[in-house]
Amino acid sequence: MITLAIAGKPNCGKSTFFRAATLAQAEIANYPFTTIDANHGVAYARTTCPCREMRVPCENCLDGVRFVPIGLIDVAGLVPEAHKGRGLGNQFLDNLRQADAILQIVDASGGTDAEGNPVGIGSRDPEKDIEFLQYEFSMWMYGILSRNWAKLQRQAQARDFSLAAAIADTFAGLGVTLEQIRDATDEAGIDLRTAGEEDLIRFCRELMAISKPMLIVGNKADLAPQECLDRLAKHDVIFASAAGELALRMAAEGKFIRYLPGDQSFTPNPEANLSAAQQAGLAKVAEFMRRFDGTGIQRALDAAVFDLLDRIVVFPVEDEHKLTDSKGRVLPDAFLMKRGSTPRDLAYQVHTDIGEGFLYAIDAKTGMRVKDTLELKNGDIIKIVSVRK
Ligand SMILES: Nc1nc2c(ncn2[C@@H]2O[C@H](COP(=O)(O)OP(=O)(O)O)[C@@H](O)[C@H]2O)c(=O)[nH]1
Ligand SMILES: [Mg+2]
Repeated sequence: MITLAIAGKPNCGKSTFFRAATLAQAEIANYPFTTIDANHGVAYARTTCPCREMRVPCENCLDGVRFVPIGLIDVAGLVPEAHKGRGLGNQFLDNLRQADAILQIVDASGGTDAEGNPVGIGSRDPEKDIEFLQYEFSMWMYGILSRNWAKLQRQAQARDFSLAAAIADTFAGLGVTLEQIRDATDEAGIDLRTAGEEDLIRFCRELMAISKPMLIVGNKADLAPQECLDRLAKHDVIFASAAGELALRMAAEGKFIRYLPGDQSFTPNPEANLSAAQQAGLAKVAEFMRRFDGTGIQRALDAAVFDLLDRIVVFPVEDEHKLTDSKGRVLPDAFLMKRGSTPRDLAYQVHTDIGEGFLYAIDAKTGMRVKDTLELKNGDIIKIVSVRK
């Protein structure tokens, strides 16, 4: 499963984001484990279910909106000098290992200092928070590299092993590949054999960006003065209100409103009895959604999955006419695949055996047999024909 980590300094709203994103209405949360442990949960990427276009009855979506499970990790707050072991330090950074991408939360309201202590709204420049996490993370990588540097060089000489391969081994736990090491070397414009401290720091910075793509979320945008919004808008930032999203999801769960995560507005339930305070709270969220086209939480999750990680959604079926599995369930699965994946890749993702026995695939939308080198498209419905079942 694709996993995203929520990272940032204390008090920027990570846990609120996590709670909001993992609180799913029963109809959405068809995934058996919504909470893995306190900090690991299941969130969803939102996509269009092909059932409407294909005119089949479907029980796995809500009004044609399909939610595909992804993993979410609420990482402990990061403080300055974490790479030297301050705060939760290494534990924090180790946590990021498991993530395919990082949602970097910043306090867009400028209401917390570098350590996360509350200060007056607008008194902290939120742009500084962006740089801070990237610095700590890349310096942590540099720390690992510099501690191992002498050993790596010996290894490279003794075993006729390239230095790049030795570095890839060192960072294998982070999911770093040899190709990424080469790309980072090129980007940093350095020669590993003669690299000095500054070169290696630059190299780590590139390696971090390549191996752990990051998306910046400007949270608490509901409190943010215009100046803070303007500063952040210079970067690629998704503005959000995690507190607003949490309020909506709780209200939807209680049937006070009708709202699907990612909708740009919500509809109050005329039969619900809301107190004046609840009404005022929801009115504030509604105003925020008009300004920012929604609360931003689902947009951030979707941007990380579909843009940053470049995934598409593919629907495997066993019956290409009814679009069902062997038990008659319509469009039972939705897989997040890397763009460029082929039917054979899909077969392997369904099951290794099916992949090994792969014969050919049928595109259920056209009814045609497709080449195993075909590049799958977002929303494809595919039947795999395999010698194994
Ligand atoms: N106004 C506003 N407050 C928020 C928002 N998100 C979080 N908060 C508040 O910010 C404080 C810190 O949030 P929390 O999620 O615990 O931050 P964490 O330390 O990063 O996990 C809490 O009082 C939250 O209610 C938001 O989008 N808007
Ligand atoms: Mg927290």
